[in-house]
Amino acid sequence: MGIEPNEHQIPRFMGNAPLTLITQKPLIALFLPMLQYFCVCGRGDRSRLAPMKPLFAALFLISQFVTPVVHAAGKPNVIYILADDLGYGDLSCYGQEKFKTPNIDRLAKEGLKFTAHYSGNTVCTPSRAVLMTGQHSGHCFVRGNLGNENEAALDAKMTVLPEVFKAAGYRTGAFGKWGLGHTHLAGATNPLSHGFDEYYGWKSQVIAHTYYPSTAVHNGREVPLKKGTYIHGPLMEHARDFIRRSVAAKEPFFCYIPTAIPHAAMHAPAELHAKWRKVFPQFDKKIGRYGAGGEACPDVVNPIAGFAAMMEHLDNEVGAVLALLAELGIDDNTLVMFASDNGAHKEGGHNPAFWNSTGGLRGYKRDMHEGGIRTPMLARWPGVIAPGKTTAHLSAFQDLLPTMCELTGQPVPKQNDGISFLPTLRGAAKKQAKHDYLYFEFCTGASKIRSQALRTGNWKAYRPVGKPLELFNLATDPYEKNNLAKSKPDLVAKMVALMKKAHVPVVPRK
Ligand SMILES: [Ca+2]
Repeated sequence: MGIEPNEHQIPRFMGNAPLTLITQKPLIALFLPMLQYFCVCGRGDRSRLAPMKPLFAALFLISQFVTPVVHAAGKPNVIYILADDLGYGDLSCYGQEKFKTPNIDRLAKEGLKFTAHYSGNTVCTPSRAVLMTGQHSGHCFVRGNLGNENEAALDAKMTVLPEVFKAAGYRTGAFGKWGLGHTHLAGATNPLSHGFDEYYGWKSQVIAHTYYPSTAVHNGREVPLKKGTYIHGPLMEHARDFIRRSVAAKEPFFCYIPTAIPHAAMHAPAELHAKWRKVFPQFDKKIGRYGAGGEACPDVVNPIAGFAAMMEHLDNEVGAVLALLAELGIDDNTLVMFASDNGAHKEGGHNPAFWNSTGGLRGYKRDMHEGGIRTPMLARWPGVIAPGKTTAHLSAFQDLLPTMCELTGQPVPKQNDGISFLPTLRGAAKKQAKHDYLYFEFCTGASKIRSQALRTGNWKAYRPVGKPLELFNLATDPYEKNNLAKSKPDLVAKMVALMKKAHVPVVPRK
């Protein structure tokens, strides 16, 4: 494209190397007077410089080592791709065997794979609220999906994730499903009022059930879509265009891509859907149905094929993003992350049991067993994150905000509950602070508790409302089959106490 590489581009350097704040200016200031002195002196005077030769040689050598680190001080770009209802077993790098996700797998092969990362909650809205605020679900203002999604608007007084990037001088863009209120309303429910410079995507969370909406929202304005447009196409085109424009402007960027894939309905591009119907013709009599708040939401013949086709489409789009980074020469200065907002769903004809979408974990979307809340999490940043590694660092969505604060040098907002996992990304496990525990609660509406979960070390507590707490040892029982509560009363008491400590009642909005 002829676009110059981002001036903040970082060349490859060792993963644990510190990002020093040294700039080139002091070096120039040091060398310039020496150069002037050297030039001004006559030939006969150069002998006076002879005693300084070792000093010049040492400074030259230092400059050779310092220069790459100088570039490393630039601001890295960040791309965060959020899948929707993608289960722990839905990627081939996490064990999926019935289809491949080679492009997403590249993030694992060339980066870091998390095995103990948790979504913010077990459904869309409260999970995204955790991601944006850094508050866990015992503190967050919304802990379930809401009938009136505009009531999920973020608190305008909080500094939320995109605002951290804005404060650090980044361009910010969101492309997809916002999930925290309508996107075309001026004021608190609009992503643009919470730190995003640009937004393209669905008008509302309910309409995001269909991939064939009649309109999209672009920067707060509804724009009509030609009938039959699969919105994920233009959505990703806008995301890539945002990346290109940011690089052309030589500005670091934060690109948030909350795709709705593979959430119901099982809509996929026609060509891919036809391809997968030939692979699984035995499901051609099955019809997938879903609704989208009055918008057209076509039935899907063979939703099994539809799911595989959606996943292939998503994987192709991730591949296109990675290809763009290489084309623009910003591979080494771009952190790409991938996760899902909650576990596998059972809607629109999707059959997570057929696909082993949870990777064997117990439970699905809407419950607090591992299958509802544990998510794949991948992070690729060539030259900084060592390739092909796996980490069992216990982490969750609330950790993204402080991680990005540390990455961009911004103060951590006071509402934050998370712990930066930047040391883990850099391979500095010994410097990584750890959670004593992770707490989760899922509510009907914003605040009526349906179930709770708590993880500390390898111990997992699960408590549906009104029932006794169940206790599992995930080290020996990863699929939560053996409830040890009766044999561990002291541990149960500890878990109950931690749940009580972590839960703060929702404060009603005025
Ligand atoms: Ca979801």
